[in-house]
Amino acid sequence: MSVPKCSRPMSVNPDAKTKRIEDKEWRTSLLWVIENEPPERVTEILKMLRNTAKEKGISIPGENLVTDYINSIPKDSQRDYPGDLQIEARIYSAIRWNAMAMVVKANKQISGIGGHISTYASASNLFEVALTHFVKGYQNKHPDITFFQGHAAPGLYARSFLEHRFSEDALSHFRMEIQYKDGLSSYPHPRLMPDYWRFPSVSMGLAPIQAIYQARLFKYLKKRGISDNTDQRVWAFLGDGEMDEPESTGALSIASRENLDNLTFVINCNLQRLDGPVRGNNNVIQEFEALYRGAGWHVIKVLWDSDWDKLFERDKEGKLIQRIQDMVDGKLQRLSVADGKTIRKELFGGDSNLEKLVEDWSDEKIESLGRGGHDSVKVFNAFQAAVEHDGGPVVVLAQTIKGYEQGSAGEASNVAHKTKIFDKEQLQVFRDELELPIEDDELEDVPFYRFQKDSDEFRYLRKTREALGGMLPMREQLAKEFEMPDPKIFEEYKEGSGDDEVATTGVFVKILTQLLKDENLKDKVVPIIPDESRTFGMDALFSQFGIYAAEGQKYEPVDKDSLMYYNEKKDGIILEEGITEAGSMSSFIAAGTNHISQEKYVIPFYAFYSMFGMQRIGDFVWAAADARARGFLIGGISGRTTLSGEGLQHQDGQSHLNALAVPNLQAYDPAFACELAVIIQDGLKRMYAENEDVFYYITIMNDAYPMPKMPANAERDIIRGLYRLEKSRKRKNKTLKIHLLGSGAVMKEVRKAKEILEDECDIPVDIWSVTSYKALYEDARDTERINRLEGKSKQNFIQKQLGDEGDIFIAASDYVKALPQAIAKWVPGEFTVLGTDGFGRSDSISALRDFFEVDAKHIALAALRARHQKGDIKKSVVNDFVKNHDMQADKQNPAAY
Ligand SMILES: Cc1ncc(C[n+]2csc(CCOP(=O)(O)OP(=O)(O)O)c2C)c(N)n1
Ligand SMILES: [Mg+2]
Repeated sequence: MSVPKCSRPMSVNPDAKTKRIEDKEWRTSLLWVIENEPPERVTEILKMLRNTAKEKGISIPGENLVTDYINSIPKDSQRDYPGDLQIEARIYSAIRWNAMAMVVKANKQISGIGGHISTYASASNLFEVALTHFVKGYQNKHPDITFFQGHAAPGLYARSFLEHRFSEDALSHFRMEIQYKDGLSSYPHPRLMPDYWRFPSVSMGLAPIQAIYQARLFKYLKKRGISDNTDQRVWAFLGDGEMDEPESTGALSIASRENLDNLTFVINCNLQRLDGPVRGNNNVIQEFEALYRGAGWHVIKVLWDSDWDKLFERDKEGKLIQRIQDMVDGKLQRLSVADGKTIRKELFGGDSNLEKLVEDWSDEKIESLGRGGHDSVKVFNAFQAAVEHDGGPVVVLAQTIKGYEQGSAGEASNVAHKTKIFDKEQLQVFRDELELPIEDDELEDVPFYRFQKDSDEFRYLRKTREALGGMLPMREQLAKEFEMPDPKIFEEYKEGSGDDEVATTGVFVKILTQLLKDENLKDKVVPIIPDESRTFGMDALFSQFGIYAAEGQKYEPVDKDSLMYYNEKKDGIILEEGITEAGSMSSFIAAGTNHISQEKYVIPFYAFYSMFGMQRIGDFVWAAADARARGFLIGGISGRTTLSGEGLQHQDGQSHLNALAVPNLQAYDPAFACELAVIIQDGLKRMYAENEDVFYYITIMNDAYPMPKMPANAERDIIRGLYRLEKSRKRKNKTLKIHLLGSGAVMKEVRKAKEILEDECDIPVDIWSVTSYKALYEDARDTERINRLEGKSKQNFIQKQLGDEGDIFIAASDYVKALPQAIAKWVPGEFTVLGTDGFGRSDSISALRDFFEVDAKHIALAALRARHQKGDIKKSVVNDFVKNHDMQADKQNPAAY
């Protein structure tokens, strides 16, 4: 290989002039390529140069990950601002004042009611430039999606107030949702303000990952031919402290791998979180730059306002850049509110070049040097570059000041997050900073300030939003049309399976396949799986429907010749998310709310290992409930004893207990094919045909057994949670009758227990299938409430079903005892509950059921013991049973730890 000769001997160190000439030549060449050739060519050349340097043993520190601590967009590349900066400044000031006033007023009325002022003060320009010039509303064919920093909500309410969407009363009722009809939610909660908020965003870390999967869903729906949403963008306004959450950054590489150029993160880098600096001893923005760039994102930094441009222009030696770069965030935070003299000393002092830069500047001028995130021109240019960027996601890192312009009321102070009260002097300072015409003697009341409807400001607000498709925040339902799938799909399961042994997992997969082929649903159903398809037998869907892959399949799969080969396709239907329950749940929320983003309903079926559902991503489930997401969560291989071998970490005996606390989650633990079919059909009807904002959690099992025929007309009771599955065979000894309540995985044991009791002990048994303890509990709870408040004596559903049936009821489920115990007080008789409290173990299913005391013999024993305690059978009958079945009274307590 021939190496070109250097024109200059290697040992010679070029002087500054030579360096400048060299730099210019390289820059000119690069700019020529950028202007004349496609972006890929630029990347190619840069890579080639980097590789050449590497070949020659030259290491590049930070390898392209971190750039200088200056704005990414140089002044000479800036575009003119498209708006009226003066009007906007007046509008922004009024919004910031009102956002402060609503929190202060609320806390005056109810001490300790809370709220945040300083966060919005830092985010104001970011939100406002976006809402004035970028984010599309509902009248646009494809509305954008925006996740706002949740605790900056007062700023959005204040904007809506200026738009005359909220009254002064409403603004005065911030955080008083119960006392006042027009009370405003503390944070974005679509459940509480359904026409306003679209996504809850205040649980730190959920919004960033949701935004990524939302943007990905848009791409997926487009590739599947379901929607045409090319210009629909996802904006996520996030906090720098929020990036601490693993969920915030855990999915960054998905966004670049999937080329999500419809996604913009805007991180409000006020360098602070709740307690203090985010990275006091380091530099958080540089850290983010490396993190995001390393994950393949395009990074745009907006650090310094326009006043700095002159300084950087004069800073030919790069000394200022170096000086700032050497400062840690704790110092930058302090200097952001320091006086001009201090800044002159600490930022420019000790170096004649730096001192010279500001020698003709007054201290006041130095003090007014601002942060880029508060300069609308800089912010606009960053957003414009972000939306124009092709081929991948963009993050805008905007440096801001927490409590901006609040002076002693928390500006850049470590307690800024908690500021809720301004005294009169602080109000005066803030008013003066904002230049608002509010008289001193009015300040005591912290009055709201609003422009009249015939003002320039109001017209400007209206006009800018009209141009972008209507006011925001706003939540509307766009999807309207829905036809139920062919009812025949569900009918066949009501007939039972004869002698064929079938697992509910298999039934689920079959129903899903049928729905994916159904005329009405085939372009709506979205299967989501986090690397568990084979466990659930869902791999059969791979070859049939394809796995979605943005770039198709670039390789021949190793199993190409098999029937169920790994079939990745650009228009694949299955979202095989890999091992990320958080990502999968984010896909679920995006799909489950598609009816508010597009004109199409999308029906997610998210199937996961039940242990890694409710408890692993419980906060996402809560967010889905708040977001009014619809769809089916399918907990696979559910139950503590249904999964042999896997042991403590896999065996789930609590997910239904966790589900109990989610108000609109319909939780079912079906045992049979007919139940599963009825529940899914009803779910589709309620969520999509009837537009109810509920969602479903259904557990399924891999245990195969013959599926019984559904008792006549049992549909309604299956849905309500309880129906009689089998009547007793024995007719004599009627008074000894026992009622067994079984569900899910241990129903098989319950049926065996019936045989034992009837055949061995001559005790008649009725079996009831409890498909949902949650549904039973909620009905009874609500009936009791009505009876209490209205003085009525209505019967609840449990009482209606079991009221006249008998005196002994034994419940057995594969879940903790607290689940059936939730309905104990309404069961009309002696109620014994068997369940699986305690840590799981790795062993066989039969060993587990014996250990947890939920197998047939323990269920039968519970029945006999209860009957004996009523005085209806002799003790010897029970003792004989224990002996015959080799049961030990001193066995280990499974709940002990
Ligand atoms: C999961 C979670 N943990 C804790 C909180 C409480 N919390 C609310 S705001 C906040 C600090 C946020 O800092 P940052 O993201 O930097 O936002 P800033 O207010 O500085 O803009 C914390 C810890 C929360 N809302 N969610
Ligand atoms: Mg912060």
